[in-house]
Amino acid sequence: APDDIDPAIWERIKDHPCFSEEAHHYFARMHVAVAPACNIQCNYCNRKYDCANESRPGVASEKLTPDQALRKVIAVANEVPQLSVLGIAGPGDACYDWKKTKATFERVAREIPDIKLCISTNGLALPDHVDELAEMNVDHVTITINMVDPEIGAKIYPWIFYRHRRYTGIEAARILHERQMLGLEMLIKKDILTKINSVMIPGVNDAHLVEVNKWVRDRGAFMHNVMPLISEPSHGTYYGLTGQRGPQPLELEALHDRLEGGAKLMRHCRQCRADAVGLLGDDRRREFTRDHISSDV
Ligand code: CLF
Ligand code: SF4
Repeated sequence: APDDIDPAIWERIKDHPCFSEEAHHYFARMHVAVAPACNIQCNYCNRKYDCANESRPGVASEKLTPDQALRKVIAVANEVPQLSVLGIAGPGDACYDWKKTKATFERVAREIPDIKLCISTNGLALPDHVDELAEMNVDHVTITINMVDPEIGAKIYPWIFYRHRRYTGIEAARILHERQMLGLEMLIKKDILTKINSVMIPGVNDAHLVEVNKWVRDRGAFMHNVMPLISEPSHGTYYGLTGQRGPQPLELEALHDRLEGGAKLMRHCRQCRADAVGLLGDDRRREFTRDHISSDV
């Protein structure tokens, strides 16, 4: 294990391309887009595309049922020897669209017991499923946390849908914030490695992400991944503010430098799509569309 990493932790991350920078040269992840439904609205989301929690919007993913997802994972596992992780990252929210997420994980774990299961969520529904995640041996979870101050949250999230009701404004952001912190604390109690993704939105939460970093470090997050907002017009718009721009590469770098010394930073994220396949930075998803995968497993 590298000097700065506890050997027991290293065992759990050494073949996870996102949780270990070293691993991303040698190990591949794939996503299956089984979770289209979402329970919040982010101002930067374009629902026609993938969840920007984890994904570069562009073209909508091919949505799969859990059975189709299983066939796809088997096909990829046969072709991509580096495959070590199956992630569910939308295109909506994997914890909200829980039945499909769970069915997919259960089916895949039965057929390929050594694949690591990974999930990305906005956190609102997360506390309801932490026990089941632990039972399914999910050892890697990502929560997208863009604020710890509901006043800032109200500029990012116009509404949430929670316990059969829609909430808006600061009330919505406060509930989301409380659920994200509760989910994080519950995961840490279960000893599940938890990464935090944040979308850097200049003028909205950029300076505030220093505070977010402190909060998540204090609660035991394993890693903090600050990603740039992607705001090209072709990817949709930022609904809250017309003309909202993404950060310049140097602004992102400056923020990363400010965060150095806090929660461990991830610097090799590729902002994957909800149907990504392959090594980070070497996307092979086009080889594995539904048409290319035989149904006789
Ligand atoms: Fe997928 Fe996310 Fe798991 Fe990785 S992606 S669910 S933690 S297996 Fe990785 Fe892609 Fe960055 Fe995500 S590079 S967007 S951090
Ligand atoms: Fe869109 Fe993801 Fe936000 Fe849901 S959590 S609104 S899918 S960006």
